[in-house]
Amino acid sequence: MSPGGVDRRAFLRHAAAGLGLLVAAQPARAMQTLQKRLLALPARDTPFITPNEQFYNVQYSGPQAVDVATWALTISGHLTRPLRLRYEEILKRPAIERMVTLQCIDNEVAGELISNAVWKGVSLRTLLEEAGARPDAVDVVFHGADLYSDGITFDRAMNYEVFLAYEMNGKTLPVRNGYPLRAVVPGVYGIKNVKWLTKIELVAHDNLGYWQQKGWTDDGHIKVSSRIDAPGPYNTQRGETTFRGIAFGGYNGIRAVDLSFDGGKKWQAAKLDATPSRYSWVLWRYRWKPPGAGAYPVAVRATNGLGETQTDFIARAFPDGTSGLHTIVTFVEMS
Ligand SMILES: Nc1nc2c(c(=O)[nH]1)N[C@H]1C(S)=C(S)[C@@H](COP(=O)(O)O)O[C@H]1N2
Ligand SMILES: [Mo]
Repeated sequence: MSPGGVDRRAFLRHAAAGLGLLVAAQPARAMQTLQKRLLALPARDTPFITPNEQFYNVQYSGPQAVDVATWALTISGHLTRPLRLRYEEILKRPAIERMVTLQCIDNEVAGELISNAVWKGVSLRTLLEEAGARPDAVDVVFHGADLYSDGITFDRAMNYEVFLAYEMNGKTLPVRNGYPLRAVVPGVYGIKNVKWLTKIELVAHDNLGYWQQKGWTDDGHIKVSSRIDAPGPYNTQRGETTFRGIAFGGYNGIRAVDLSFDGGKKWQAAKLDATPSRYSWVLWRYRWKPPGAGAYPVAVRATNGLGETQTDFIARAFPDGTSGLHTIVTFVEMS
């Protein structure tokens, strides 16, 4: 069990490599051409804001059907004035809107369990102040209608722009993304962005949520990552070509993205698109003039707004998220 899914592209890559072996008995040149054709994967066209229908979707059981006529959010625990808020009451409160990229902790290097949206909702800090949160609270625990729970520290809840969203990209929050209300926590993996919220509980101890009880991280801060979206792996270029992709730094934005075409000896700076939110991924581009024919390993690495550069250490998802550099092979033929 893990909080995410299988990367379809990783599967395709292995399948294509397998097919490559099948033609290994063919004459060298024909074999090479065939292998390249079998291996080549299409580029990804990644929109800056992910349309709701294309947003990645993960939950441990199934999407929950919540009836807002009977639904209410309760805020209780280590505080002096417990709150019970109905849907219309939440909609009437002062709203905040932020662009925040969500990423599943189970996302593979260059995986697709990452998407970007503009969320609208209410400030968690304001609600906790209204509820008379006691200053010695330790954790804020989010409970979902599916009996899922996860928490963040009281400090994060009060100081890191955490909010409860009821709109996604200008539309009512879709059922699979947590209707009627979900937590949006900039800077931490998807696990802590609890959907179908029913209760927020303030506790004076360190609480372990659904995945933490199975050994997953309780901190959950997002590791700096980057991905090459175009050209796809194993494509053949015949002249200048533009590489592009995404980079994500969690809470602190992205300051730089670099590409290497020689196995990490030299790095070239990519151009970054302007990004209105430090909690959002960044789209980058790099125009490459190949020095000659051959097979090139192309690697990408990003640096966040604090100047911390992405690690090349290869980590699997358990217990605190994947790491490693996305590297693809690009073939160059000169005529
Ligand atoms: N109630 C509830 N919230 C949940 C989960 C869940 O299983 N139940 N899964 C979490 C995980 S692991 C992720 S990655 C995100 C995914 O949010 P999305 O489906 O809107 O992309 O929801 C989080 N919130
Ligand atoms: Mo996740």
